[in-house]
Amino acid sequence: MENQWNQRISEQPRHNANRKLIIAFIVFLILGAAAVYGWQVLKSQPTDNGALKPLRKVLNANEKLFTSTFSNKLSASYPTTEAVSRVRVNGNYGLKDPVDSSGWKLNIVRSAGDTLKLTLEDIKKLPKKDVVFDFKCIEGWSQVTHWSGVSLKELLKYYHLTEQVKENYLGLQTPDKGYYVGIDMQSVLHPQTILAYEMNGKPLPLNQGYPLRLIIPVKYGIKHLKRIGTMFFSDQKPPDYWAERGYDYYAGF
Ligand SMILES: Nc1nc2c(c(=O)[nH]1)N[C@H]1C(S)=C(S)[C@@H](COP(=O)(O)O)O[C@H]1N2
Ligand SMILES: [Mo]
Repeated sequence: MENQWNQRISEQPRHNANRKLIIAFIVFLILGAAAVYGWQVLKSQPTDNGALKPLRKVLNANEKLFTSTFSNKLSASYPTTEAVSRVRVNGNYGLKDPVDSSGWKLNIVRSAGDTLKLTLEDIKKLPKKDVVFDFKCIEGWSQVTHWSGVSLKELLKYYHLTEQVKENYLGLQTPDKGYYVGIDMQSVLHPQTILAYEMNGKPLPLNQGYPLRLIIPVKYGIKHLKRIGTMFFSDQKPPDYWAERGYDYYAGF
């Protein structure tokens, strides 16, 4: 009798250990299958503007979080002496045609069929604003650069576009529509967002957006559209060159 008891007591742990091993193995198989299945499901999802739909949803959720918390913060400013003199050139979509500077106008679509046309002289009449900031490209480089132009917010105010800025987005395009971006209105109206006509105190070089480009320090470089032709207001996200190719639409900090 006593022997039997002893035997039982000593067999109990081993029995438990085997059970645990089997359960662990089953859990391992289930999780492994779930991971493979999850990946297949994710891969078979339709895409939304170049990104798989569930991933695009995450980007959009991030955008909501950022617009509600960070968009009004000022980006770090630097003394002009810290700005580099050899500014990198990156991206020339929409810049291939020769630019006719005498015929160039900034087109601001107030509503369908009603477009405000401004010359560079009109724009230069407004107060000049300098922005020196760390320009960040999504490819991974950054440099401190110095731009001058007019506050976009002040320009929109000056031309009484008060109803228009109630829309959710501003769309911008090059004159040939070869490059285009869409930007949330909060970032458009950010105090450091300017329409720049100078770099390092001199007119913009051709490949850097002459005669007028966007400088928007709360966004990555992809949104700083060079050579603006047309701007328009929209409640829906305007087409965006790099978002259509899978990049983040918001592209901000
Ligand atoms: N018209 C136009 N604007 C553009 C681009 C472009 O290809 N075409 N590239 C963008 C990208 S990705 C970056 S990083 C910046 C680079 O500005 P820079 O050439 O003055 O350094 O311009 C942005 N604006
Ligand atoms: Mo970029």
